[in-house]
Amino acid sequence: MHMRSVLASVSLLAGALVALSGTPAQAASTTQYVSPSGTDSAAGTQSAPTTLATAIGRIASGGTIYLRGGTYNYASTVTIPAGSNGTSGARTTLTAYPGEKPVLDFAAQSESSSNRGLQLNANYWRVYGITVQHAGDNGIFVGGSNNVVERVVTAYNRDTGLQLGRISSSTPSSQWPSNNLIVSSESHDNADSDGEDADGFAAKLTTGTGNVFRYDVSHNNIDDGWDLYTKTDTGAIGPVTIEYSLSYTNGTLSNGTVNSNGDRNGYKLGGDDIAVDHVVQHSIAYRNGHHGFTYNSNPGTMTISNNASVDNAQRNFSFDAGTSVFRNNTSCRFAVSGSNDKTVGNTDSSNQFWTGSNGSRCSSYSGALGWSFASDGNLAVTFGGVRVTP
Ligand SMILES: [Ca+2]
Ligand SMILES: [Ca+2]
Ligand SMILES: [Ca+2]
Repeated sequence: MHMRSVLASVSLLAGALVALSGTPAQAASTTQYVSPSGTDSAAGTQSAPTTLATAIGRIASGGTIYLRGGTYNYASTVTIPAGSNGTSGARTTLTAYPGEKPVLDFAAQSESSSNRGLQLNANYWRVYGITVQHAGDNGIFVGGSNNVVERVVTAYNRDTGLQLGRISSSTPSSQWPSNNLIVSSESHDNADSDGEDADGFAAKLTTGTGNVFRYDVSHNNIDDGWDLYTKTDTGAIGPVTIEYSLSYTNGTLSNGTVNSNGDRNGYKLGGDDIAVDHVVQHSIAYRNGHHGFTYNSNPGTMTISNNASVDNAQRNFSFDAGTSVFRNNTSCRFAVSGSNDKTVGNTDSSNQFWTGSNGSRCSSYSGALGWSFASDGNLAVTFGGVRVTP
């Protein structure tokens, strides 16, 4: 090869590299690092971390954004936009840097329905290991589908901690969020100033099919632990699965605050007399301020199996109508008198409901409540130090 053509090739190659790294026509990046001191103009490498908003704009489908530990103070919503999708084989990941604790703090927001914290409108993302707190509305709002939200904490937000719902009022029901998995996550001390709306977790109002909550813990929220409310205005939501989860002391914040406007249920499973066949299994309701598990006017055929409900203020199980199927549920009272369970539907002798006395299985639920996430993400719940698996 002549020198002239070699130089020409080098020149072409250099031109291509400039095109790849130049701005603003920057190629999508497979890895981005973000830190609280990162800047928009930084490359997003480990030694030159960028901002979260910039990383979201740069990340390639299937790529990974690492959030370094520390507190990120935001005054406005961080949005992962619709269309910025991963794929079923390779989700795009937003994750805590291994071993570190990133906290997204939105305390600078005022309380307003337009002031959510992290809004996930894309599909096929995995969000892992972050805390979202003090948002002016929901901490995390999931409007997209096929996402996995794992090992997150949503706390002290001024509406529901983690909520699923349509992206906008013009989103058709065929595009309501579906097939999302919320797993090994905690939501606590969320409270709106009216005390009416802030649940721990909610798939309510405008959600599609296939959404699952697994190994999650909701506690000390001002309204309900879980809320699957549905209303006539917008039509039925899709069936939700809640399993291997724990809901306790909802209706009372950790600082002792109670708001009489709060519904204060552990698991609120309906609304507006609309039938939706949810599945709630292997889950525990403990010392919530109203009912443990309540149909809340859902007349459908829910599967309610292998749950335990202990010392909730009203009924442990409250199902006044419908054709739900109840199997292997346990209801116990030790310190809170409450009312007899009401379980209209398909019941059999595998259940030990409370109608004035404890069944044989209640001895497993008499001690103090404890819980932790195991290394594999499973939720381990203990009473008196002994693990229970309802
Ligand atoms: Ca609100
Ligand atoms: Ca409410
Ligand atoms: Ca609620």
